[in-house]
Amino acid sequence: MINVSSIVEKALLVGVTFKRTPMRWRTDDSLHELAELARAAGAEVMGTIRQRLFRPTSYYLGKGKLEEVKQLKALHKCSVVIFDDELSPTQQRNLEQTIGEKVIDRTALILDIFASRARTREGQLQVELAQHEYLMPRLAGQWSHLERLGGGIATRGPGETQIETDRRLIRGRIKKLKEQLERVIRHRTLHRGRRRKSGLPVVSLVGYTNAGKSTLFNRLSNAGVTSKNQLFSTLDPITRRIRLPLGDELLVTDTVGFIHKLPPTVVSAFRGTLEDLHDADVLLHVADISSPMVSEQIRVVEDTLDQLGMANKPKLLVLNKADLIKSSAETIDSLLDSFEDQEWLSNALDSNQPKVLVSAITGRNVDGMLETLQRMLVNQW
Ligand SMILES: Nc1nc2c(ncn2[C@@H]2O[C@H](COP(=O)(O)OP(=O)(O)OP(=O)(O)O)[C@@H](O)[C@H]2O)c(=O)[nH]1
Ligand SMILES: [Mg+2]
Repeated sequence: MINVSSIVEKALLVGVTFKRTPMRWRTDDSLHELAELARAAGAEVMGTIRQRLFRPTSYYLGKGKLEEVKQLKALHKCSVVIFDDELSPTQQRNLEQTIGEKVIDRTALILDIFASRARTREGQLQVELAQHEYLMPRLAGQWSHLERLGGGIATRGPGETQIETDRRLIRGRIKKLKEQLERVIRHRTLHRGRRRKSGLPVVSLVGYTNAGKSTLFNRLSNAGVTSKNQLFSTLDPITRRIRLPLGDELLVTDTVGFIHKLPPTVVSAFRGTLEDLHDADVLLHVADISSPMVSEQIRVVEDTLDQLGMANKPKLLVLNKADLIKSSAETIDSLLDSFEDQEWLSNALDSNQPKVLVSAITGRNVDGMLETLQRMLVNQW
């Protein structure tokens, strides 16, 4: 793997709305997030192109729009064009041939960020597995032009080192990675068994990327893990023992965030990490109340947990970044009451779900959160 994050690539973003797909996310909101992802991967966003189409073409876009992409790319001297959906291998190849520049999709971009963040052996193996699974159907020799186009986003990892590799070799590599991953996970599961024997309740922080999970984790544990205003700061899970206000101890885990259109290859490669969530007695679902997309983000997290078979886990919704909300409400309870009446929140969740409003940065109501958590744990434990 080559670390090329010091190279700033100029990127052009493309988002398409298909008339037939039911959309919760507006194309602009999704593109805004794509821009954040591009920045997290070290790119500079030079422009954005959007289109409404009835259905995708073999170029994903319409012919006229494709011309526009070429012109804007040339104008801004972009070295990469990033699409906000997963492209089929044929679409990607057709686009690269026509545009004459590197074309990547949301999945490759996310995998690239993950590749640059993974620090543990398990994290690295998971990312490499996901990259190979992604690469597999796209192998038909199309990586050779990337050699010509040089390094940068989405050429980290298998793409650049295995240009000459055929499907058989990739398949062999996937098999090997799965075996290695299995061994690492087995080893860790032993460790997990020991942890369970410690008899302490386990609480896992989950939530949309950038919601403030690591900031809250640090406030609870003084662990000093990275928290940054950037998508996917955290990749590898970390656990710490903390003490509740009434003196009880528990284990808290911080882990990778979720995102809208999280690719299935990523979810399946990260099964090991995500399965740890099954050990949790309670999930603390951290959401960024200051984001205009908060209800959609809550929904994405709920849906992802559902896919992972954790729909029925006890959950405490932690509405974070309360300090950024302008309100005349004097107490945190009255502020929360004012949210409860609002449609966005009632649409996003079932009204019986326990929720608290906090600021992980200022520490406001974090003790209140812990008291609610303690009550929930008493009911389980
Ligand atoms: N104003 C304010 N900012 C916050 C609060 N909590 C977190 N942040 C900021 O939000 C950004 C993201 O915080 P993180 O803790 O890294 O978020 P995360 O959920 O761990 O994100 P990923 O690991 O990237 O998925 C950082 O810039 C934090 O400083 C809060 O309560 N108030
Ligand atoms: Mg984090």
